[in-house]
Amino acid sequence: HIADAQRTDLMTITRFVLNEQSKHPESRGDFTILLNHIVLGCKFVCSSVNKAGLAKLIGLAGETNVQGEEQKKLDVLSNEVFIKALISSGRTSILVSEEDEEATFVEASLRGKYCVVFDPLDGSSNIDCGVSIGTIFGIYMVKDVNEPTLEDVLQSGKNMLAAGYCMYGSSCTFVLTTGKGVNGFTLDPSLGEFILTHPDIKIPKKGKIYSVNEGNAMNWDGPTASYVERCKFPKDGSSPKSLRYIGSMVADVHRTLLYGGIFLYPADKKSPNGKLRVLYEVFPMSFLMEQAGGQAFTGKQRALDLIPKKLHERSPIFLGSYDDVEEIKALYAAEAK
Ligand code: P6P
Repeated sequence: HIADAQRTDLMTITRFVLNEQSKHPESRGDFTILLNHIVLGCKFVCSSVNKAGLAKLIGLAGETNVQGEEQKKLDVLSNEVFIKALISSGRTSILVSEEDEEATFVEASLRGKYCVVFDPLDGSSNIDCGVSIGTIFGIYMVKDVNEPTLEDVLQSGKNMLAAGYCMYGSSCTFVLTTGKGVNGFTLDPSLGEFILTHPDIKIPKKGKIYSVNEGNAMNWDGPTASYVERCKFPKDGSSPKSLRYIGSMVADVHRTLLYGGIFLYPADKKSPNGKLRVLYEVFPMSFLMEQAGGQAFTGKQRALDLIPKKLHERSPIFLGSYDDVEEIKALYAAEAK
C-alpha cells in the first residue's frame, strides 16, 4: 500500500515549491515561476551535456557542424540558455554569470523582484573526460525593482533567499534550499520531471573524507597544512581519513553533503584569495551546507558573512561536516593569536 502510494504520489519539484508557496498566502508565486525557469535551463543543459560526447563525435560541440556553423562551447551555450530563460521569466532584475564580466540588467518591461547569481556550467573543463559537472545558483531579492543597482548583487551571503545546484552526472540531481532545509530531486528522463528523492538532507556531523587538491600543498599556509597532515597522520590513534577529490566543485560538494567530510579550497601563496568565486560558488554551497547542519568557513570568518565588493571576487573556503570544519577553525584561531 505505502509503496504504491510512493509510486503514484509523484512529488515533482514544481509541486514541492508550490506546497512551500501555499504556506505564504500573500505570495503571488513569483519564486515558483522563477524556479521553474531555472529548472528548464537545467533540463536543457542536462540534455546537452549528455549528448556532448556524441556531439563531439558528429562534430557538433565546439567544432563546425554540418551547416559549417561554428558550434558554441557548452558553457557558452548553457550561459545563453540560462540568461534567456531567466529574462523571459519576467521575475528577475539583475543576473550575474561566471561567463559574463558585467552584470545583466533586465529591461524594465521584463523586470521582477529577484536577482540571480550563477555559474551555468561549473567544472566545464571536465566535460571531455565525462566527469560530473554542474550549474550553481543563488537568489537575492532586489531592494527596489524600479531602481536595480549592483548593490543588489553585492549583498552578504546571509541575505540569500535560496540557493542550489544541478549536477550532471550518472543521474541529473537538483539540490535546493529556500532557507528551510535542503531537498534533493532526481530527473526522471521518461517524465522530464525532477522527482523528490532526497527529502530533508542532513550532512553527517563528522566525516571520514577530506577533499582538497594536494597538488597545491607546497603553497598552503600553516593551518591548512597542519589540518591535512592531521587527516593523514591522526595523533589521536583514529584511522586516517580518505582523500576524495574530483576537481569539479558540484561533484565534490554533493559527495560531502551526502557522505560527510570536508571540502577545502584554501588560499595559497599563488592565490591569496583561493580560487572559488564568492557569489556563485562559495555562497550557494555555504548556504546549502549550513541548512544541512554543516558549516562553511573562509579561514577568517563564517563564509556567509562575507560582503563581496566585486562580482567575481574569490574567497578561500572550508565547508562540510560541522565537527570537521570546527577543527580547522580552531587551527586558524590558534594561528591568529
Ligand atoms: P583545481 C573547476 O574548474 C573549479 O572551478 C571547481 O569546480 C573545482 O572545485 C575547482 O575549480 C578545481 O580547481 O585547482 O583543483 O583544478
